[in-house]
Amino acid sequence: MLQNIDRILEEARQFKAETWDEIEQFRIQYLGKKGILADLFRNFKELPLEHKKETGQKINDLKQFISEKIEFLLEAVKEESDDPAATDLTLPGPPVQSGARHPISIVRNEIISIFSRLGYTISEGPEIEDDWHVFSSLNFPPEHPARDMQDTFFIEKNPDILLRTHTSSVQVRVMEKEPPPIRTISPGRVFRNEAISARAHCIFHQVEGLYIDENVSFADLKQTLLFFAQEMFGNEVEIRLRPSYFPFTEPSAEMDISCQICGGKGCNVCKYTGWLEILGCGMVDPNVLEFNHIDSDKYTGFAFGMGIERVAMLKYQVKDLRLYFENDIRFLEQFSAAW
Ligand code: 2NL
Repeated sequence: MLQNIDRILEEARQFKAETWDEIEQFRIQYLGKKGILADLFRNFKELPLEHKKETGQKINDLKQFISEKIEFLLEAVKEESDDPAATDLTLPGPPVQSGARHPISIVRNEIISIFSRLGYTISEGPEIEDDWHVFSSLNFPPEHPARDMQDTFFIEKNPDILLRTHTSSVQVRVMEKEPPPIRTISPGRVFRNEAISARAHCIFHQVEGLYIDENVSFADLKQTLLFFAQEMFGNEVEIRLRPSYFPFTEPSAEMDISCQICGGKGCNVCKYTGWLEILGCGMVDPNVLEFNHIDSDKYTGFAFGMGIERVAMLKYQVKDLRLYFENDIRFLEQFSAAW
């Protein structure tokens, strides 16, 4: 019987198959109810006790070998059937997950598009800046709190080198390079030493705008910002300007838009005021023009600055700024990739 088992094992070893049918036949021949293994087990029962241990072991090994061989053969045949010529090409393909643009990118691109239509150029500049381009040339007094370690990230050991806290520095570089008329916006990342919360982050995005020419007036500023608000939020939106203060503009103002949730009637989003703050603006301080070698008797200008996260919050009703930085797919998927 032991020789018989060896012979069966050798035969099984030799077996080759190319199709499911051949493998199935092989399985039935060996492992089927009336197959070779069943026969062996039947004969095994008749054996004298002293032969049972060795023979039983051999039959079990044989059975295991055949089971594994069948699995192996099936796997090989399956791989071959993955051949594209063997698959139905008319079946729909697996679904493709399409990406979406980040809401900050969508809003930034939209702001760029709106001001491009008004003839503004796009300018960019370094994120690591010097004191002159971020503070001094913008009329920040020497003791201004923004110059403090608490508010600004300084590069170690050199208080003259810092991470820009606004993109005005880019516009200062434009004034250095080009004579008026200047009409430019500067989108970019800015850095402030703030504790991260639902309303503040140490890295955020800004778009600033600068328009310098002869006879530029506050009325030009107002109409430009009204156009921007209507393009961004729809023609029904209203704007309101409140007096404010910035070192680099005089007069300065903050702009509100009518609440997009309640249409100005008052709700918990606008804290029952009907208005939402969106940006800061003003007429460029003559000191800033002079620091940058622009004749303030001949030229006037306006400027404005807005946080992209803030505009995107108003547009998409995002309640927590941290969502912009976490890159949770469930958040990001909710924005269309149109822009
Ligand atoms: C805000 C306010 C503002 C400016 C930015 C500016 C730039 C130059 C000259 C004068 Cl080069 N002004 N930028 C003016 C007023 C306000 O930003 O709240 N930003 C988020």
